[in-house]
Amino acid sequence: MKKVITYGTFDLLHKGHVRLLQRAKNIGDYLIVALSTDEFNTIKGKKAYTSWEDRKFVLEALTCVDEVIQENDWAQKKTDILEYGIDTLVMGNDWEGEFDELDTICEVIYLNRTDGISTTKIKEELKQL
Ligand code: C2G
Repeated sequence: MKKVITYGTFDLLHKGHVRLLQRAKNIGDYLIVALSTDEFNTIKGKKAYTSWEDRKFVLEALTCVDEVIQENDWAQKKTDILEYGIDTLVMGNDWEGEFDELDTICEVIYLNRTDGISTTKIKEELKQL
């Protein structure tokens, strides 16, 4: 079984997130999403609209997502990859090159972001309504 992992906040889940997750799943057989906790989002300088529990609930409803774990800090990726027996780390290409050092322990793939959509854009446009 080829295991894939990806990391993110996935707030206000939208087409860009889902396309990333679907493509990540199609790279292997089992997709783990390491979902940024509310506390880690603070470290990331992000404030998610929906709680970790609710973001987890939404992600778990996707057929392409097999497991959701916590992302609590930047440094956990190496231990996650080893602990969960990950074959491939997938991220959107806004992270291009950021995780290349992990290619000694797993394949690292950056997928094109989906243009024209982001949680920030959604929030900003909702304010204009
Ligand atoms: N994404 C995408 N297309 C978009 C928006 C997002 O492909 N239009 C991808 C991002 O590239 C990322 C994933 O969806 O791979 C999740 O995006 P965010 O929730 O914004 O996650 P981010 O804040 O980038 O957190 O340790 C890594 C971080 O936790 C990643």
